[in-house]
Amino acid sequence: MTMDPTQLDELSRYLSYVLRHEPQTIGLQLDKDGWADIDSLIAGAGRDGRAIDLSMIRAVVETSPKKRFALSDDFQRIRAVQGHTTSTVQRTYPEAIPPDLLYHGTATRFLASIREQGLKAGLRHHVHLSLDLTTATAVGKRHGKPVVLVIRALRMHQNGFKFFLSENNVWLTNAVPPEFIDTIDQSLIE
Ligand code: HQG
Repeated sequence: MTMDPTQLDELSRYLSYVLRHEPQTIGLQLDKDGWADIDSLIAGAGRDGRAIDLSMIRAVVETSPKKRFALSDDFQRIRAVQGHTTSTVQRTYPEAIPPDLLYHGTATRFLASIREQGLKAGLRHHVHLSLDLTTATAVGKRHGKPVVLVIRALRMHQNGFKFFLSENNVWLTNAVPPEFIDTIDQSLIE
């Protein structure tokens, strides 16, 4: 079956939901590295009223602009690369030295709290940081009126904070204290 962009996007969102957040809603088991058995995923989705098959899953994995999902070499298993909230999953990522600056897109209504507490991972397992302003702006828009924060990532690293790089090139860290956060000139992103 050929899927149009809307169908691909819709299935991608569903896969994010079950592989990052709520696998139990379809009786799916994830291991601590996030892997799920694809036959079980297909069966669980079927019970949930969604007829999907391996070719549809592969189409989503291959076309995902952010490369959100990975398949095992034998195509038996799938996982979300990052962004989990489910406590079953405790993925580890390789540590890496970050570039001088990274960006974090958020909504203006969170600014006061972030200035006070710094960035926290919240429900997810890490704070997610972007390499470029465009991506960070898009992330911020998901939450409301966007604002982009500049993170002095290399300086943080030099001060002993660990950074991790996921397979799809999202930078991750546990928390960002306020002293490493600058607000960007909004005219640059509007
Ligand atoms: C905010 C998407 C108040 C934080 C994106 C964010 C990303 C605080 C929200 C990935 C705070 C959490 C993750 C504090 C942080 N006070 N608010 N102290 N610290 N926040 O969705 O980074 O498309 O969990 O700024 O591309 O928006 O799904 O994180 O606004 O990479 O693949 O709390 O999700 O990837 O929101 O998004 P989220 P995020 P996908």
